[in-house]
Amino acid sequence: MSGDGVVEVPGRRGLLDEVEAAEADLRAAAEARPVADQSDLTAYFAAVIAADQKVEPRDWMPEAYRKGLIRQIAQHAHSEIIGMQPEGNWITRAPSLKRKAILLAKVQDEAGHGLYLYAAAETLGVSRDELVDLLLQGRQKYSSIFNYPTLTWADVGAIGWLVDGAAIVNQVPLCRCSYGPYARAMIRICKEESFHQRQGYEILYTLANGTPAQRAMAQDAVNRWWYPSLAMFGPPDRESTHSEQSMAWKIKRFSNDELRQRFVDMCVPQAEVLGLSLPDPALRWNEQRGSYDFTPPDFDELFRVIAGDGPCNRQRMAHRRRAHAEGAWVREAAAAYAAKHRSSDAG
Ligand code: FAQ
Repeated sequence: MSGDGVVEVPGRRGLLDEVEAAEADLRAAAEARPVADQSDLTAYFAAVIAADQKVEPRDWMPEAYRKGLIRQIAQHAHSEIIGMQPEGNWITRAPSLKRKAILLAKVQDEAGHGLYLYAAAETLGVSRDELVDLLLQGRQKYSSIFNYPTLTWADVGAIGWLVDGAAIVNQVPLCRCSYGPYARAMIRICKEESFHQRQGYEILYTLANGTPAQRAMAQDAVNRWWYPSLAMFGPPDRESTHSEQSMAWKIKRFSNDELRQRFVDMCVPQAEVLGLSLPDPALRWNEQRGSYDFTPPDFDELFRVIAGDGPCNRQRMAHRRRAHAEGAWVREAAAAYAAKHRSSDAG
């Protein structure tokens, strides 16, 4: 704990430093353009990637690069929006006014992340409406993790610590993604996710140092969220369809397994400070590798959940469809207001 009574998450500062370094490099990359002759578009694109500069919406890009980015950014945006549901479930039952205000702000932040990401995807020539339709028709995915239920208040802490923690480990390298609008969105998102992780950690810290029943509730939540959080990083490298191309284009900077390992190595000391255990008897420090050995998640379960058969898939999609239909009047009113202003500006 720091001097002002704030619970610090061990290792958090290092991740924030990486985000700041990525932000500085992003500015430098923008100033350094252009790298080469633009008469050969394919060669120019390859040179921008090789020089670690940024591809911007105005630039020519291979169709597969554009489509791959739309796939990943849209899936990411949908995850943020669907991801509001498991925690939103606890806003009315938060144990104090302060906890309620913090959770409300956190869930609103996730909506904001969805909007930054839809805006980044729109720079690739698709509209947000199209992407939302694809989600509602089940033709685009969202993260497996949001298909698990939040059974107790401690789950809100476990989501903040583990799910936001995994999100940060995955997303800090995306601040260096070769596509400028995605990289810029990720910098802002990572700064906010860092606060989210800290609020979850602080909830668990309080429960772990509370009554025996509160401590047991915290441990139970960690036991249930650990493996689904490990699965968030995707299939093992040998079964990952997109990693190789994505890494060649510097969209992804590390493989699924590399990031999963980084997450485990980050969580072990954090769990020690919490005084909670991680539910893996095989977890131990490997001196030779300089990392922890651990039991991987059940990837068959991951594929089942991705295919729609997780504990809450149907509930999440039904809720999203209902919320979308109930929000139709807001979209219509906003469009009518914009049209009215356009015609009065033209007059
Ligand atoms: N869930 O070839 P790969 C958050 C799919 S954080 C569902 O390895 P890739 C914050 C994958 O799409 C969560 N599907 O794929 C928050 C592909 O299928 P496709 C969101 C998954 O893209 C916290 C197939 O499996 N974060 O929301 C998953 O190279 C708390 C083969 O996989 C991001 O989206 C999965 N876990 O690597 C919000 C980060 N894993 O598309 C609220 C950006 C894999 O061919 C509350 N995304 N698949 O049909 C990424 O970094 C990557 O897309 C990975 C997957 C690492 C997720």
